[in-house]
Amino acid sequence: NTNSNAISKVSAQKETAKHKSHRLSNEIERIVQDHLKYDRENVSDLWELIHHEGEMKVYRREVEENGIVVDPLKCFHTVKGVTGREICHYFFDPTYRMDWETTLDSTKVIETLDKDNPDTLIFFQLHKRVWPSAQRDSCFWSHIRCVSTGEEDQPLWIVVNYTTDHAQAPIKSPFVRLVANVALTCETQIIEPPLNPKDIKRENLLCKLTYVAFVNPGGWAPAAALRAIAKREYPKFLKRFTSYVIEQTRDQPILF
Ligand code: 16C
Repeated sequence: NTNSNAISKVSAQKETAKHKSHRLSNEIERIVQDHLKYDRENVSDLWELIHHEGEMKVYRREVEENGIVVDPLKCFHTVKGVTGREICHYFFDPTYRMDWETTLDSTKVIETLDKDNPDTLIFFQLHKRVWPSAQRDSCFWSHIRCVSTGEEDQPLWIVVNYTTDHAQAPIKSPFVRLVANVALTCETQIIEPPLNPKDIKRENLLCKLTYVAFVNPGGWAPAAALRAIAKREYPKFLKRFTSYVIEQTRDQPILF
C-alpha cells in the first residue's frame, strides 16, 4: 500500500542521506537545526505550567507582538509502547491527519518537494472558525527527519511544520493566514532491554516527546479567548494524538 511505501522511502534515506536539494533545503536545514538545538532544553522560570496531567506538562509564555497574542508553547510528554518514529510518522502523514486533528475543517497536500524522497510536503489547511474572529488558514512545509545521535542510542525523529508561501495557496479574504513554526521531537528509550534486541516488545518502549509551537494568528484576535482556547486545545491535542498512535500501532510490528 501507498502508506507503507512512503514509510520505507523515508527510512531508506536514513542510510544514504544523499538528498536532492530543492528550493527549500537551506531554510529547512536552518529551522530543523534550531529546533534540535533548543526544543528539548528544560524551561526557565519565564514559562508558566498551564497543564499537568500524568507525564504530560504544557508550558507557555505570554507574549504579545503589536497587540497580537503570539504565546510560545512547549510540551513534554512520555508515551509508553511506541517509538519516536511511529509518533512522527502519524504526525507527518496526511493519511491520518483528520483522524486526530479536531481543529481543522480541511487539509490538503499541494506539493511534494522531492518525489523520490517524500520527506517534505506542502500543506494548505483550513482551521475551524472561532466565532466571532475571522477564519484562519495556513500554508506550511512539513518535514520529517531521522537524526542519529550515536552508536548505541536510538535515533531521534523530528517533524517540523513551518509557514511558507505558495502560488497554489494565495491569501484570500475573508480568511486570515496564520503563521506557524511547530516541531515535534521524539526520542525512543528501551526499558529493561532484553539480551537479544529481537526480543524487544512494546512494553519495553518509552518515547520522550517534545512539542513546541510558535503561532501568530496573523491578525487581531481577542487575547483572553485565544489563551483560553490554547490552554484547552493543546493538552487535548496531545492526549488524543498520542492515544491514537498507541491504538494504531498496538498490534503492529515495532517500527524502529
Ligand atoms: O501541530 C498540530 N497540528 C499540525 C497539523 O495540523 C500543524 C498545525 C499548526 C497550527 C496550529 C494552530 C491552530 C490555531 C488555529 C486557531 C485559530 C483561531 C483564531 C481565533 C481565536 C479567537 O502543526 C496540532 C495543533 C493543535 C492545535 C491546538 C489548537 C490551538 C488553538 C489555540 C490558538 C492559539 C494560537 C493562536 C493562533 C490563532
